[in-house]
Amino acid sequence: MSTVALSLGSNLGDRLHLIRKAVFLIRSAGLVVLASSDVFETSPWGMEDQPRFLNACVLAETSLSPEELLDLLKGMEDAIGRTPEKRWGPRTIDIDILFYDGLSIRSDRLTVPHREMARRTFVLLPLAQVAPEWRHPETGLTPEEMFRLLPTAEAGGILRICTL
Ligand code: A4P
Ligand code: MG
Repeated sequence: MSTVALSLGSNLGDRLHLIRKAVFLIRSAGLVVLASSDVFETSPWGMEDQPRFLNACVLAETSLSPEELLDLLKGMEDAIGRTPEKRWGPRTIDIDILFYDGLSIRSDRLTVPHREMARRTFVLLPLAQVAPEWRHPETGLTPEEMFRLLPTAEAGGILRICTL
């Protein structure tokens, strides 16, 4: 069994419902959810002219390989209704693999840990709730240590909404 962290994001439609639906599908697929973060409302990152996001994160156990997990998550995005969208643009649901145990993976389809993790408050705060002890395999930093290194301007714009 491997331990993985998954990030969930939505800024179109009934965002909370879509995020909870994703967690329901993750459990239904046989992943064992060990912990879930709060849901946060966050300012859009990357492409700023778009609605605010809801973001959350779950820690789960799986026997799937990283590629099998990616295929499963892409299938769930399709099932929930995601259509191809612009890079960093609005989306009904985005499910990314933040980490897979302590592995570093760089293939055509997959970069693990997630390549932008250290620059994103909306990833680091929920991740710190579910995996405070985990360390990035390349930098040795915990989610909270990465958060503390962010410029102050990047660290704001995030509001706790509810539990997942
Ligand atoms: N891929 C590579 N590594 C991974 C990984 N660790 N997990 C590949 C999941 N997928 C990974 O992703 C494109 C391809 O990345 C996948 O087919 C897979 O092979 P995608 O999710 O289909 O496309 P995308 O999400 O539009 O692109 P991208 O660049 O992944 O966008 P991001 O990085 O997910 O950013 N602001 C706030 N506040 N909250 C957000 O949630 N999200 C985005 C999207 C932008 N701004 C945001 C938020
Ligand atoms: Mg993505």
